[in-house]
Amino acid sequence: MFFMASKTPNSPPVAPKTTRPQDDDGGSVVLERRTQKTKPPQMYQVVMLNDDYTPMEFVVVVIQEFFNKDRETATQIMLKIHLDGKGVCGVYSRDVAASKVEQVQAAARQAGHPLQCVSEPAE
Ligand code: TYC
Repeated sequence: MFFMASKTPNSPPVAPKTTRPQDDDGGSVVLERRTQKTKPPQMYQVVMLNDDYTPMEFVVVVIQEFFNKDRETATQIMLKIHLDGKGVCGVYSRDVAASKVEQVQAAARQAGHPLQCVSEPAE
């Protein structure tokens, strides 16, 4: 069976809008403070590892190329890795960090060097 609505449903009574000056909010908007529900995504650091065979110059060029560092910064990072055994080359989202690791390992393999790097959750 089909019924056509003959009139719009009754809406609830609305209080008459006051015009008293003391009730005027002046058009201001009050924003409620809420605790943030979404956490920022986990970031990943790409850590390069030292070895005894990869030439320093190769490591510097890799850091410049894949981690967008200038030569000065790349050299400092390389020396830190050389002295401490490892060092952070950059911090990225998970997928970008994984792709950096792949790119570095592919370049190292192609050049015949044992250079290794890994990605791990940052702090
Ligand atoms: N230890 C290497 C050398 O003396 C240099 C090197 C630095 C290798 C950093 C790897 O991640 C590395 N030739």
